[in-house]
Amino acid sequence: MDSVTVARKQSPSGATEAPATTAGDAASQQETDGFHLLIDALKLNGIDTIFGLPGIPITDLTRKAQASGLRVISFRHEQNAGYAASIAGFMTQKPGICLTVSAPGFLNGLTSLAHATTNCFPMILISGSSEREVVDLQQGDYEEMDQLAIAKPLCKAAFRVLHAEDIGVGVARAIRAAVSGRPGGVYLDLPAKLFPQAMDAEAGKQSLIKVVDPAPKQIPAQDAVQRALDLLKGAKRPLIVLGKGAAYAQADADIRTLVEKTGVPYLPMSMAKGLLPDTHEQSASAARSFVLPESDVVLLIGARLNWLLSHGKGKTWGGKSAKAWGGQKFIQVDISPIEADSNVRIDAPVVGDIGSCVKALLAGIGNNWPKPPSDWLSAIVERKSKNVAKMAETLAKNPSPMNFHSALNVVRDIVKANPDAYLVNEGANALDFTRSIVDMYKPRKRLDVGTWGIMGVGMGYSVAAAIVGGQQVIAIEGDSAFGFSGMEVETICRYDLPVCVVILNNNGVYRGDEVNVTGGKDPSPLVFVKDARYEKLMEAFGGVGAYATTPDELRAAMKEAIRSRRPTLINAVIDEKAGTESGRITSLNPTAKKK
Ligand SMILES: Cc1ncc(C[n+]2csc(CCOP(=O)(O)OP(=O)(O)O)c2C)c(N)n1
Ligand SMILES: [Mg+2]
Repeated sequence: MDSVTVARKQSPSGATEAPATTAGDAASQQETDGFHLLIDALKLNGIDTIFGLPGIPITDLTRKAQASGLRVISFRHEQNAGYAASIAGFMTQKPGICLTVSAPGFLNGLTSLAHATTNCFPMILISGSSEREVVDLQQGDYEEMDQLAIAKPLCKAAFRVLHAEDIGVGVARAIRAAVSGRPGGVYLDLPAKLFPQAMDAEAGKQSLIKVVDPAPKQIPAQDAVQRALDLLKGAKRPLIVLGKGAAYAQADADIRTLVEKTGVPYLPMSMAKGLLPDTHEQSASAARSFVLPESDVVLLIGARLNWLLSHGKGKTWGGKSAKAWGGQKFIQVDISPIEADSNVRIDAPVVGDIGSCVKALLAGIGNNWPKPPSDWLSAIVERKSKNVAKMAETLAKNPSPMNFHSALNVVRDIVKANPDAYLVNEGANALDFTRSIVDMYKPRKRLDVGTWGIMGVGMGYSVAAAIVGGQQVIAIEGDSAFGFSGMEVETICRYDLPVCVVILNNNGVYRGDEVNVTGGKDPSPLVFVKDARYEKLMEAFGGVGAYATTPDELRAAMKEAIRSRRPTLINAVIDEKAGTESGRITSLNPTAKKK
């Protein structure tokens, strides 16, 4: 507090003059203001990093925040700062902070706020806003917009602070809303006039709140736990599904113990990969399409039955038609009491924070839990070994030009050798093949497109992972996906971050070989400039660019990037005919019947 307290002198007119320098000046008074109160409130609550983009009315805030010891990471577009904040929230269980200017900056940040909410990542979007009186009368203020109203449906909670003495409460409410219960995005609206508002420094200090127990444990009811265990015990073909909620919970050791003590095969959802090493003998990933329809009791831990799990029904689950129930019984461990029954009946909901729920399940399991029937386990092993052998054969091929498999075989080795590295991943084929080919070994290392399958998270995530996680980042990007945030390679260079971007460049969205059916001069909507030299973008800002047309070249470039820890972009040239439309979710893509 003291470091940011300013001694100001009131002039007879009431205007504030420059800070007083004379000690003992009778008229001088210790004052603080909105800028400093906000910074103090964030620091008091353990926030050490702000991702943002300066401009009216928050320019001075970014300066003062940096001067106060906060890390201020300045981006080229607010959406990328927002994605950085959202993933920082996932990684740390503390709300990631994104700071923007009013109207357009706010709107640019809003997509990431909605993304955070959808993915249950704690994040606070703080935006400056224009004068309330002018906005509310729609008199055409600079960057006029009723931001609070617009943000509300896209986040868990939205607050506006009008008076400096309320900043402490506003920040406390925002933090609680972001991290408690099911985490999500929170909007904090700070009108321009708030920042220079002065108040007595001591009173200001008293107004701040250090949030006690921001994400209180939620202990599951004992009868709910027993109901779940009874169901699991009677299973003939049990399965555990680990979602990114399980990864978020940081209950890694207990989750592993639960899986191992029950002996139940498990499937990690994309961002739960590495919660147990993907090479774990109980992983059923390589037999996913077998275990989902065949299972009879499924224990969902921090995984929702949304589209990513085919809504818990239909052919994926052994149902006879697209909407038919496959007959499984579900146990669902989730923080939200309204998640159960969202898509199919949940026979045993266990509501509480994942850590507490898993502990309670473990206590009930004890040390003599019967292993699942051996015919179930051996059937899975059989499928797995068949699929793994088939994959190994595909990966061993060395086609020219490279395809996704031969390039990702290299990435797979590099990640294995560097298990602490973060793996950021987006694209369609570039995403799906990476997810299935590249094994993860540690929790919360795989950071990807999440619930929406959103493109554009790549460079924002990479910046956050490098800064918050302090480790090497490997970003595997489709060439289209990369384009959404590509300008942030300047940010990566500016902060000199150990980020190695690998673009799996197939000249387009899904593939690069589409043609304009009219024969006209415009290219197909799905293709880009052929043989684009993306690596030069990194070179433009002082980073390392590499062009790789073979697995050997890719391997050498990635090794060097990791050795040097320098910002690196590797343009990996992939056969433009290698991909499929929409990757593995082709079935969700409506196409015209009429040709
Ligand atoms: C914000 C957003 N816009 C558009 C899409 C639709 N979309 C899905 S994947 C994709 C790009 C796929 O191309 P690329 O990244 O090059 O991956 P590839 O399949 O070619 O490897 C697009 C545009 C999306 N998911 N998110
Ligand atoms: Mg592509």
